[in-house]
Amino acid sequence: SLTDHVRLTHEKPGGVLIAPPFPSKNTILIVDDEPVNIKALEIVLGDEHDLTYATTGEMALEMARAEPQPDLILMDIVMPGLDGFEVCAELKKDEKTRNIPVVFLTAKWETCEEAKGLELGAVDYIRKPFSPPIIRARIRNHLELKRNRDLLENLSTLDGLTNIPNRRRFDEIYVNEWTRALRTKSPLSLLFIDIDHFKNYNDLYGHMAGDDCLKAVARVLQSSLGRPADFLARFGGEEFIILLPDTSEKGCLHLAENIRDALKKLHLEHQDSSVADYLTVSIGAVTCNDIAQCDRALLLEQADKLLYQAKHDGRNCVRA
Ligand code: GH3
Ligand code: MG
Ligand code: MG
Ligand code: MG
Repeated sequence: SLTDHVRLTHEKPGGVLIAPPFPSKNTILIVDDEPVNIKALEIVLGDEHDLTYATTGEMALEMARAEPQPDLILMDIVMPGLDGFEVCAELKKDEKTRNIPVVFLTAKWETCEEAKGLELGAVDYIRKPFSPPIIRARIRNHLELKRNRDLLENLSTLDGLTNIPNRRRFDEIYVNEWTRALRTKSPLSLLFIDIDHFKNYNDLYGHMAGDDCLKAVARVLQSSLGRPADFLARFGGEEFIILLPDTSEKGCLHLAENIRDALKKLHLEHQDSSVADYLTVSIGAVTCNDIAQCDRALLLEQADKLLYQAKHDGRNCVRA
């Protein structure tokens, strides 16, 4: 089903889709400065979940940021160095870690402490001494909520056919990367890619074959990307877009030619194309070297114009 299909893929920041090892248990990061507490929790939760441990707040932050990320963090409050509140605040500040549910498990009994924990964004606050069945049930419920939230996020940001990010996701990432490029004063490139004579392809081979073809092209494009920050999305119909942060005109044209090469190698038969006997694409390529002097919408428009130019110049080519 569609939901299973989405659930089995994880999206990395760059938009790369990877299948998690299967069957996959949830991973819970337990943070406590006292090993004896960790031991106790291992007995309560170890059968049902994969557990990882951190004995300091600093270590917890590091582990929460690293791949694969934990599905939930169960954390003590009183620790030397960074305390649990501080760790939680840091996690919520960071885009990469803000969606990991945090549950406090603490001997702090004060109402104001509990309020503080919840206000910092923790999903739950459990007091010690704890009851094993209650903590098991609470953790299970929070993991279920997290799963549903991830599922919804995938459904709203991934294209259902090709399983790569959709236009909506591109719009978000584009704004983010634009802001970053402005701050870091680095160049930003875009490739606008359109399949040549795709209407003919559908007419000759059927719509189902057309769908398979779109999936194949998406895979080729995805595997052509060189850096984690490179971002591919399905822009619409048979159009794709690639966002290349910190990439010069040279790098961007190089990638465009690699894509044309890869499709030539793949050689998807297309007998009703005026260009070749295999499926080709036309590409518009733009680079903005000084973001402060560029306009976000205009850059996209420019890429679209260059794509049109590539079509006009005979297709299966790149215009910059
Ligand atoms: P050009 O070389 O000028 O780009 O010609 P084209 O035929 O590729 O362009 P046109 O815009 O005329 O047709 C695009 C076609 O893409 C028509 C549409 O049916 C097809 N298409 C768009 N989305 C999908 C899809 O999800 N699946 C399939 N099978 N076809 C699609
Ligand atoms: Mg402690
Ligand atoms: Mg088109
Ligand atoms: Mg087309």
